[in-house]
Amino acid sequence: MGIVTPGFRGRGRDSAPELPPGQYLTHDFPVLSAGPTPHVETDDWALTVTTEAGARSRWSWRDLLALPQETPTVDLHCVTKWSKLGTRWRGVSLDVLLEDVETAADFALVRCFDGYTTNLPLEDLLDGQAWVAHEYDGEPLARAHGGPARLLVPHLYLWKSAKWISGIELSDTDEPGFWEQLGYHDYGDPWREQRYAGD
Ligand SMILES: Nc1nc2c(c(=O)[nH]1)N[C@H]1C(S)=C(S)[C@@H](COP(=O)(O)O)O[C@H]1N2
Ligand SMILES: [Mo]
Repeated sequence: MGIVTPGFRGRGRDSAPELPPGQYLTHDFPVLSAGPTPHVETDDWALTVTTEAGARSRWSWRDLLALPQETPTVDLHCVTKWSKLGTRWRGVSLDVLLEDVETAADFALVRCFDGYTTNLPLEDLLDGQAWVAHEYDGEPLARAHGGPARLLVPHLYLWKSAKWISGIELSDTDEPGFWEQLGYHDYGDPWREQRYAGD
């Protein structure tokens, strides 16, 4: 199969898909992790949201599955320049998770079972832009890709889509995460090619 075949139909597109600047199409699903893959059983999995006032909300695996589920089909853009179009997921919208969380915070720091962190503005988690995803392509999410559950925030570079998500800390201040401290862009919009700090 060619990389770009004539008549290829992306999601809702009539012509060959447009990729963000500097990206190429891949049909694989590469694995990129900063360290070893943690083994998180669903019984041990929980997501904790902490507000700037210190209030905590916690969802067990069973709680997560009891919430309304969505099946987003989204394009992924990795800062290492591969893009994968039309990926199919199942999970819970952050709009649902944060619905009853009282906060006036502007920023979120996402924490993971492997110690990874990433930061983003809280508004980028809302309005149908982000999910806690636990199925990929109709199957339980593979451990290497963040199973049992990962953050999916496809409008930003994929390093923001934290695998093995364990917590979200809401804050008035923007605290850089793992890659952001190492010189990657604080926001990471692929369409503006915000790869590194200063881009
Ligand atoms: N917890 C955690 N999440 C993570 C990472 C990681 O090392 N640990 N790597 C990030 C990076 S740099 C990328 S590009 C994507 C890769 O996701 P994938 O392995 O499913 O392709 O996960 C992101 N989320
Ligand atoms: Mo990455």
